Amino acid sequence: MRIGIVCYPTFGGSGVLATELGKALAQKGHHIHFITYQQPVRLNGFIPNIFYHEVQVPTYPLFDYPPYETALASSMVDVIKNNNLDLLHVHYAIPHASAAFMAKKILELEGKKIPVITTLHGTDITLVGKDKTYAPVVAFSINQSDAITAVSNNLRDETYKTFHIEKEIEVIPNFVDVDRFARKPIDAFKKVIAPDGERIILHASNFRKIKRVKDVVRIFNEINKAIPSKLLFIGDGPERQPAEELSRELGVCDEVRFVGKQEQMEDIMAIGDLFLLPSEYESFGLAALEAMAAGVPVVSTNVGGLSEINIPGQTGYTANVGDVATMSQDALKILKDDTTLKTFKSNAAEYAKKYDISNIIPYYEKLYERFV
Ligand code: GMT
Repeated sequence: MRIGIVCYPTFGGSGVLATELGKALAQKGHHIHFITYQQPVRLNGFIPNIFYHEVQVPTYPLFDYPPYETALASSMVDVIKNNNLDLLHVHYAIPHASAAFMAKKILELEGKKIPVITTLHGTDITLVGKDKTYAPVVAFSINQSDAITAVSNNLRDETYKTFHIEKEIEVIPNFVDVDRFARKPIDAFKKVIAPDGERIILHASNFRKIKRVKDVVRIFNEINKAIPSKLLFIGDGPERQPAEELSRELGVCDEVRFVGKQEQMEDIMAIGDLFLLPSEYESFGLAALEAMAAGVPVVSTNVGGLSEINIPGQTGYTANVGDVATMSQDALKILKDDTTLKTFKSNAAEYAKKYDISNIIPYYEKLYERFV
């Protein structure tokens, strides 16, 4: 099949998932055309049947806001026509679903039918999408999609609660390449971070408010009182500085390292002992799944889709949003001795296999086949 994929090219979970999906489909022989405003971060290396089309957004003095959505819809029309695409798969509803609707209508007038599949990822529904500034367009364009998928049962239910959706929303969960993440830790790297064999605690995100990054520091502070440990922050964003300030206030700044946005997540995850994700909401929690695939147990909140992937007492623990005390105690339960930690690690790695890329890609292929 010749498939167009539209996503955010940044480090966010939706872009990561869309890029990994495109790469996996290309490995299976499909022709994949990425239509984005930048090279997606995980789109590295040369894969012969992957094509990249950059959306150009020309500026003009009249535009306080360059019309990206118009440029995107025009690029979609151009790429679909010139490459005779069979299907367009857009990730994250805003503004991709409405741009796809516009492209579909333009092509219809020219006699070309292009099925549009929209995958909902989370904040496109639960935070930004339901804002009344965007809501009517989001609801309309989701309903106009030929198929709608959501990355967890929770996100499907939230979407039905938030909007009047007339179609079935199919759940296709996020996935991870277990083979890629099941790595042996690089000893030299581990030594740099934890020279005296301290436990290594990880957090990876875009450091937005919804991630409650300061709770990560608070939980770590409690862990660190009881167990020699180091905290590694991966990623960057608006809450990075407040987290840094809090780690200074609490006197743990020497144990905390910010390593910024990283591409080789598998090497970092491999040295971890525990992953913290105390978010206010997560439709799924892809970073937590990647940690689990690397054999790292997870202490997270119990919101959104997190309870679907993090099984209390098995792969880690879950607690209410803001309940730093419980999350700290749970972290200590996991980290208290080597035997317990080893059990949680192997449980996490085992459970992640359920979401291995090889199990999930066929669901997308079957979905596409219904329209092509
Ligand atoms: O976490 C973010 O804010 C980024 C956002 C995105 O769309 O890029 O992530 C969402 O999609 C991921 C992939 O499906 C999910 O794993 C994340 O849980 C979800 N984030 C939220 O729901 C806050």
